Amino acid sequence: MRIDIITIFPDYFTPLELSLIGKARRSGLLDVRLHDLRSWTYDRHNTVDDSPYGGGPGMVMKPEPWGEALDAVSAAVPAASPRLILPTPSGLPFTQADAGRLAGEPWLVFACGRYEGIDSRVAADAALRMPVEEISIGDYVLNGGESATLVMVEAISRLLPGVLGNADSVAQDSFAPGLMDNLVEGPVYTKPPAWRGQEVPPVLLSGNHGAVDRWRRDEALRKTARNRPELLDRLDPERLDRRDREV
Ligand code: 6GU
Repeated sequence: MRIDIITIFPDYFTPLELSLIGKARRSGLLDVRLHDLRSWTYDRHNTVDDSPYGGGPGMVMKPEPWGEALDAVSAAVPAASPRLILPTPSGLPFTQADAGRLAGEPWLVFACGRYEGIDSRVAADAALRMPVEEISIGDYVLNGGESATLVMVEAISRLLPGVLGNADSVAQDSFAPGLMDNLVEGPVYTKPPAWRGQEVPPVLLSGNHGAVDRWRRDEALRKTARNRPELLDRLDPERLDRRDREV
């Protein structure tokens, strides 16, 4: 998969050199390319922002550098066009399902806005040539799309075949389609079996895999009820068994 990121802060993305994503890049599973938006400015101050029409606080990103940047980056592969992701707090909520869907795309471009956002004509113009999605990572406001892009790139790239050591771990994650759809994971334990007066739940030491699976599902249901009660209404009734309803 190829991912291009356009930003005024390319240094923000050095974490993508680390750990599993860094390894995936070095092995060629993931091709991440960073672009400095200011390389498409031509004035002496490399200006990317201006005051908002209609007045109000803050600054808005000018359309011209963005138009040129998106033209250049999206033309990098002849006969292909990327899916453009615009991180913004006003976008559609990003979910694990979106991460899985976007992991199936060959080429994504992330356009990181700063200030009060990018002139709205940029998204409308890009949509004439490529699919465009405005996406939010949650109900809070960040200073720009960079940290949201890091979050989405990590959530997406860990789903690419070969990026995680253990393919099973993805299926057991909170929110994973199927077993963990609309559930968060319950507690986890490792050795020693007793620590500071707390014992590991005996079922996990029993060697009874059926009982372990049942216990994990019960704990996931309990933790979801406690921390994310709104998710319980979205559980697929077809997938609930009698034991689930008793938890
Ligand atoms: Cl994607 N961008 C910004 N600036 N703030 C956010 C966000 C994105 N998602 C939640 N808050």
